[in-house]
Amino acid sequence: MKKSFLYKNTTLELVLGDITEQQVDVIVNAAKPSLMGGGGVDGAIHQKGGPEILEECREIVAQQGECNVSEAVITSAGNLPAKHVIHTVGPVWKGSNYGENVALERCYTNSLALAQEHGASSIAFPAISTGSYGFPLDRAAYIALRAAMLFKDELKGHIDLVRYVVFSEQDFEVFAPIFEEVTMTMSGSLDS
Ligand code: AR6
Repeated sequence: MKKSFLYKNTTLELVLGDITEQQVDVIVNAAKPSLMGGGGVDGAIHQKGGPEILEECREIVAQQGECNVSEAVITSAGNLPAKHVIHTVGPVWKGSNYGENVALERCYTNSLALAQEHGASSIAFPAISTGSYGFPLDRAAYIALRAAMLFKDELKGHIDLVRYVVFSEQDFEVFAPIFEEVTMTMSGSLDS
């Protein structure tokens, strides 16, 4: 299951899949402030990527302390096909009045900026905060798409693939109509 759309020379993609299997320059991890691994995406990345990633996370925390919400840091990708993992800490959903929307958008923007700084041309995101952290997926989908488009508008740069990876058919069914709605207002759709 896949949808794609060309936005200002950047392909935006929605795919059903596993973030750990993505063959892109950067995959993004939905981490916790301690960067010490956990469940969900975080667990899968550390489990399949091997101990090297956790070791680098440890060094980052030793140098700068735990990560704040929306912050993004980068490590290598260990045994994964990607070149780097960007670890970002999403907001815990508390009902939208605690700055969660802006915080989630910053996760995407900070990750895109860091990927660009490291010369990446492709990046894959999971649906940050929509698992254990409880953020509604429909709202998160708008934020994720908007963040990439605004980033492209403002910074241009060399990232030419932004892929959103959802982990279940049910999540794809939620994200897909939003992907269509947001991209329908633009021109240049590739396929669906
Ligand atoms: N590939 C792609 N998406 C996945 C995968 C995968 N392998 N595994 C799960 N998802 P979550 P959060 C989806 O809970 O809400 C961790 O314990 C999942 O279905 O991984 O940001 C951390 O250590 C959901 O849609 O991240 C933190 O403590 C989405 O990824 C906390 O959870 C995000 O779910 C972070 O919570």
